[in-house]
Amino acid sequence: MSRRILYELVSKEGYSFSPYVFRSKALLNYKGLEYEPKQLGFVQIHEQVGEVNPKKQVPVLVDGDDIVSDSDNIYNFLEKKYPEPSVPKGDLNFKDLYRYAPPLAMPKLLPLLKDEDKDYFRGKTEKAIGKKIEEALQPQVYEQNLKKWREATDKMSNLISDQSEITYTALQVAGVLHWISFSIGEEETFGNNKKLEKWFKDLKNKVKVN
Ligand SMILES: N[C@@H](CCC(=O)N[C@@H](CS)C(=O)NCC(=O)O)C(=O)O
Repeated sequence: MSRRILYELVSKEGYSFSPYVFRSKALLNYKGLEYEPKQLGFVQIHEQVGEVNPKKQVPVLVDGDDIVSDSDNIYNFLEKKYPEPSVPKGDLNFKDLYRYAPPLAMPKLLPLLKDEDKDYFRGKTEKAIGKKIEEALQPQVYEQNLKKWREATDKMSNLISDQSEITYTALQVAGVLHWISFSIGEEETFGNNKKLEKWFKDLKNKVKVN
């Protein structure tokens, strides 16, 4: 078998938390395709990923002679090269979840990262959210962000209804829940939304991503 490698982003404890990498790992596992994870922090991504992706971002999949970057491209590539079991696109609208996630998740992620990644990530976060990290963590600011997140997750749990099919948009939703759960903890991520929590855990079991 030719070599299959997935470049991924990890925390200081080696946990793969990226919402985009989640999609690719879930697809590979679901399709029964083995791979070697190449686990990198942000600084290591900048040093090592340029040779396979000029954008210096993960995920990147190396599959024999094929090199594919960007989670959506990896989805299209895997569906074409390994069509069974197929993962249809689906039609969940996940935009609000991705919109309200960064101000909530990014400030809380900082202490969980490798020490060498922290300066870079602080700059990236403060640019993305337009505030100092300390300001975003002030209780009233944080609560306001959590409130918006709750509204988005409540809407989402109505959309998923009893959907148990593995679709690509379902993986996109689960990816952001995976990222938020790592950053702020599962209890805070789901609040009283037991339906969404159960949906997420069932999906993670099916695609074997912890
Ligand atoms: N559109 C890309 C986004 C990938 C992306 O943003 N990856 C982040 C990790 S979550 C990254 O590699 N960041 C490197 C950096 O910030 O320098 C995809 O869908 O794969």
